[in-house]
Amino acid sequence: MKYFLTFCLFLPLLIGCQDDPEPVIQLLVNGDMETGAASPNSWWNREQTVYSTEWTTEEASKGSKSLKISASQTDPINFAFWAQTFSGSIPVEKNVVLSVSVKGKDLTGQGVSIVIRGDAESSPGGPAEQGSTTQGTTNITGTFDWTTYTVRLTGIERDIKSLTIYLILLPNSTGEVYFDEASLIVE
Ligand SMILES: [Ca+2]
Repeated sequence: MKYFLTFCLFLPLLIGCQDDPEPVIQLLVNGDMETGAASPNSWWNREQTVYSTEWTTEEASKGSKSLKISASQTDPINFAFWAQTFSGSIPVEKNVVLSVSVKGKDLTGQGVSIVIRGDAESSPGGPAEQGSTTQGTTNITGTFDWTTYTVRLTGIERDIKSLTIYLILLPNSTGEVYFDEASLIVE
């Protein structure tokens, strides 16, 4: 009986060893937005006109910090984003999935989108060689608690040298959005 119990205890471990999943390849750093001094490490942003961006402790789905964008009035042209660029070893011919936790407060208009962009240069510039967005397919507006949104870029082309992810408050939008727990995983 004793041996049987021991066998039962270790059986899951043995099965686990035989069936190791593929290691998860994470292309983002500081995905929980917790580290940095004056600004969050590895993240950059653009804010225009009525939009403001902030590394904030107001809300967090993990830890104590998140990335915020807010707009108090509408602007038909401009928008704002937080972004991170990966220019290491590009997983060509594979897919990548951007996943991010989003919280919205009184988001009106076009609202939020998340984007993966591929460039043939080491940083984004000019027209994107490849891209994928939630805009037009996933409506992210209103007031809602932390919700995970994803977007997938399939079949990364051989000339791609960098992947940039954007967390965006679109034109014609007002309200507040918070982003936390971002990941860019190779499939
Ligand atoms: Ca966080």
